[in-house]
Amino acid sequence: MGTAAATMPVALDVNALAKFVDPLPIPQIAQSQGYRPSPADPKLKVPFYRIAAQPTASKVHRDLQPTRFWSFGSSIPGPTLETRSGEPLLVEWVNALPKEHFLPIDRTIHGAEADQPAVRTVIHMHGAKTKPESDGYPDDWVVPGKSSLYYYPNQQDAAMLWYHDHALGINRLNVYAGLLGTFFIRDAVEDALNLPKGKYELPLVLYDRLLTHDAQLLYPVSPDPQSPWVPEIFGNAILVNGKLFPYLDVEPRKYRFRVLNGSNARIYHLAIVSSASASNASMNDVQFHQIGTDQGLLPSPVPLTELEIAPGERADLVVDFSEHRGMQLVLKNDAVVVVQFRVSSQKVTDTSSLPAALRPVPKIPESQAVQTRLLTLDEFVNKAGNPVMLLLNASHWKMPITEKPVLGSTEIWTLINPTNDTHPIHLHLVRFQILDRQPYEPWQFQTKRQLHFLGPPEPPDPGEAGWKDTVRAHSRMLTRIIVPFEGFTGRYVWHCHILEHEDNEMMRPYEVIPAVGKRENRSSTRQ
Ligand SMILES: [Cu+2]
Repeated sequence: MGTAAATMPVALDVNALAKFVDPLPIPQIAQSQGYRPSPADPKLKVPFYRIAAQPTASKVHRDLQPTRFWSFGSSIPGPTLETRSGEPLLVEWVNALPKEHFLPIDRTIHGAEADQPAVRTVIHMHGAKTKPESDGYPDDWVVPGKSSLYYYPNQQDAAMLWYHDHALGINRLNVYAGLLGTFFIRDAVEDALNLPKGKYELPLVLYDRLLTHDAQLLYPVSPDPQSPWVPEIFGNAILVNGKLFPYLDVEPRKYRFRVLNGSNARIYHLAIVSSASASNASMNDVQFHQIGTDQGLLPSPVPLTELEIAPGERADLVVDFSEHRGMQLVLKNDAVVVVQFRVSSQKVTDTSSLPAALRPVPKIPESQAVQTRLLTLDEFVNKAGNPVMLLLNASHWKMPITEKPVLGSTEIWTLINPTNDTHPIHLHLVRFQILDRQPYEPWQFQTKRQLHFLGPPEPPDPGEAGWKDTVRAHSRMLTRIIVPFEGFTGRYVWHCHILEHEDNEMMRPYEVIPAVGKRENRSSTRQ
């Protein structure tokens, strides 16, 4: 670590900056450019959006120079897309970036070799149920001046999705540069709950960065100039909707916060604290409620004082400020302040609700699964003990596809994590439920393929007991998920959402195959 640090410019100490001097920005709502024929039914017209990835500069703090970013539109996060369940839309994703990258590409990484263009983008809508050709397959990138037209049918429950770059081998750099934004799907179930809405419902998009002393993005590099990839990046600047230490004026009432962890690698532990006096002598944890997770509403609100959220995950929170009139609260990540809430002292009437029942999430019985796959999460280290590559199931990206679930079938995927890290594992196309996690002894499994458990299975946290698309696979645990493969056939991917891991091979293709081919496929692959 010492040598790695020695090669790095020193990052700006953001804690020396004045706190809570910038208002929390709210990303603008995307405006459609009219209507186009639906690819599913040319007689129908659907809203058409054109969103360009382009260079921009924005001030992340009042006292800093503008930071150079790449963004969708003119801000980070990009424009918020919004629609209703069952109402499709088209997005033309344009690559309007320069031909040179401003962050350190590692030409030894798959897909980023010297003969590949430096600047490539392909956009994945995380959590969307789309056909493969609109899913943003990592090889489907386009170069500056080109674009892709993607169709989103939105036949799925109300949820917060998000869009971000997914280009093979440089996705960590493109997202770090700022290529991310959010997408809200609404539906009647959500409407009927009378949750806080309008100006009382806000996205909180979190991503951490390192900045240079002139406030430019600093992406760390390894000591090896031929191979600058680093296994993870943790920034001391935690941006919320694009600002550092922002404040939000709130009324003493309920708010709904749609939280997205858009960081490359950081797992957040968020808490809200209040202080009765300016001296901060007694900081009290404020209880809030989690009402939804990645793929929508939970069965019922979960009271929390701390939220753990990994890259790619979303949490839908209701925070009630009514008992904090005239006070200042802060959202913290561990000991670091992230955003300040200034609660006004006026009396207000809050007609919104926090119902005891939200949306039923029927548990999928394990007996419904037609197949169980044991899948390892693997880390390879060099002689110095530093990670050099990560794999899923000991397989490289380019090796033949081994996971071929049948459309309409349900499978259990058991993620075996012998590494010292939590890996947030994301499957494209599908939503799933977490069955359990169980501690095991990695050495016996590695050497003898024997599973020796060190404790009983643990159920998912209450805040995870809904439909998920990303699951934290903890160190030295087996994490079991049950996955109905619904929607479409074709080639998708599953990967770790620590973007440095994903870029360095912790990603694999999988293919949903048609049900009619089920018998034929089974017999031909049986060994
Ligand atoms: Cu990982």
